[in-house]
Amino acid sequence: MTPTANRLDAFWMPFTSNRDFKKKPRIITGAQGHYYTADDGTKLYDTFSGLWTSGLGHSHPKIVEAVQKQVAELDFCMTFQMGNDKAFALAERVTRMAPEGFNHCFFTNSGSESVDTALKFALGYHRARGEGSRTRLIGRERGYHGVNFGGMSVGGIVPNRKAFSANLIPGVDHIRHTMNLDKSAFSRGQPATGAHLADDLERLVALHDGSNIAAVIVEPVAGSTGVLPPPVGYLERLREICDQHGILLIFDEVITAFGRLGKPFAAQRFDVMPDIISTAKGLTNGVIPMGAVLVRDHVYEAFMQGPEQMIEIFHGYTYSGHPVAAAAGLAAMDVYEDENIFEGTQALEQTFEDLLHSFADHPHVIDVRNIGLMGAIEMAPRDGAPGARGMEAHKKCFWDEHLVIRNGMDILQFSPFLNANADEMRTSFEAIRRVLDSID
Ligand code: PXG
Repeated sequence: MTPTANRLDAFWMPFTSNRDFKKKPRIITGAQGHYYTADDGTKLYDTFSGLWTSGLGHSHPKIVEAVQKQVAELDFCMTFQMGNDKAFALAERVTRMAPEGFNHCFFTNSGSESVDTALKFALGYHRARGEGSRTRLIGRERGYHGVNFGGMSVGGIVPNRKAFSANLIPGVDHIRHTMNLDKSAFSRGQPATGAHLADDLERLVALHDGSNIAAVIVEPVAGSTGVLPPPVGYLERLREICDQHGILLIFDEVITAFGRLGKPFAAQRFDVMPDIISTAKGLTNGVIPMGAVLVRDHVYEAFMQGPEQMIEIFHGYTYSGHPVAAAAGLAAMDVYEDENIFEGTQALEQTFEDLLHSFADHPHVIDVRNIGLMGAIEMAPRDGAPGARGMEAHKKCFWDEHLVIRNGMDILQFSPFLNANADEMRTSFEAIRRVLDSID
């Protein structure tokens, strides 16, 4: 085996067709602003902000500086029965940016950990209040909540679940997804119809009795499944049904938090307040892995009972509130605020929407969906080869147009930089059109 082949073989890559990738790898060695650099020196424009992570651009100088300084000053300190200044400061900053009443924040290292933490908080909340019968968790078809056992179980993406079907956590149900190509294809922003799909929650309440249900978890805009904005009135209806039955509502904002919808949180954009919010990605601009779970006061207060010397929740990660990650998060918060990032994002939304919808006439395209700076172009699958067209588009963009795009099967997903340049955005979509024109 050649040293090169050996080098590539050692890394078992996540969510990747390893054998196909390693035949002709796409390897990145640098990133600056809105461009990656490949191992042959080529510069590539990034249409996906990392993996929905890096809205401020790569290697933002203020975040780089904060991380360099922090790692030399305090590299690590446990946060079990001790603390570091940066974690407290970041929790304060994030809760200040959050909707009113979200005054407490628990740190994790990823979106998957945030989701499983949020689910545990929901179960613990009811138990602490003497409603231990509330154990059932409800997710939604096509939802993505990470890959740990809790998140995988409430998730609704079949390939992620099918190999583990017998081992999903018990007591989980799913409401229907909101995708409707017949009625809502090519909607701009929130589809006008579909609020009634939230009533599916009533079906599960009738089946199990509301007193057995702990929480409902949804992405306010489903991301990984190919960008599904909520129909008008849908999230409001979910909130209403949860309130009627004492069920907690969890928004999984791993993608939507920190500006992707032009507001710090999707809860603010839609003006619907959940009880718990899970986040990650944009919290540190993707620079250091970190997630956070935000809870409203009533959730936190439910745990703050019993003898004061007792640990209130037996949950946490070695790296919860890691000082270097927290320093990256603090610098990211500074940039979001000092550079008025969210206003800039709002200003870009229309341009992005128009560019995406210019693909509506393309023969491969069966739907275009968007909201904020989240967008998807769905192509019809080739006969007998689902995913092939999307993957070919991804590879052609990379090799021929020096463009990084993300495809989930035949759906092209876009997550432009929150501070993208409109001309670069336009140029990137011209390149994507050339690619779609060139493939079968
Ligand atoms: N919840 C949501 C809503 C997510 O989007 C996670 C949880 C899990 O986060 P971690 O950090 O554990 O990966 C995510 C992650 C895609 C794609 O192509 C999106 C994610 C992950 C992989 C691919 O859209 N989001």
